[in-house]
Amino acid sequence: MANVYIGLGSNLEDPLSQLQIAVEQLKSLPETALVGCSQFYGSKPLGPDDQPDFINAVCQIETQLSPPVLLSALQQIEIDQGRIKKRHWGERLIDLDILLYADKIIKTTDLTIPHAEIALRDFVLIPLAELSPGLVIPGLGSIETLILNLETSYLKPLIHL
Ligand code: ROI
Repeated sequence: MANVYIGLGSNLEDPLSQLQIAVEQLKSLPETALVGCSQFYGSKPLGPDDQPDFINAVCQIETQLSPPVLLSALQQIEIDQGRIKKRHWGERLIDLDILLYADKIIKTTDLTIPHAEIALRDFVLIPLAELSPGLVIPGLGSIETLILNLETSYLKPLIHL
């Protein structure tokens, strides 16, 4: 079993319920167990700022699916929800990214693990640290050091009513 972290993000239609549906779909992936999810956070868009704020979270899974098989399963979840990506670095209905896959470093045309922008994204680092304090990102170092090096952070935990 590989320990894997998935980033979830949405800023179109009903981001909260799209994230909740995606979490349910992660639970039903074959050969996979959901270990846990971070809180849901509101975050300022990285990219053009004339788009709605995002809701972001990170989930941890244990899986026997290989990285390419997991990638296509995640793409299928995006498609099932009606994949909408309006423009480069723009609005998304639901986005699921493999952030870390065990201690693997992978660079293919389809997949870069650890995620290429992991060190720059507060909406990834902070939920990751919440799930796994002391985590070491292969090639980049400890999560806490990466968080200290962030220039800014605009994350707000969402309060569920
Ligand atoms: N910005 C935020 N805050 N959260 C995201 O999940 C996100 N995803 C993206 C881009 C458009 C780069 N910006 C984001 O793909």
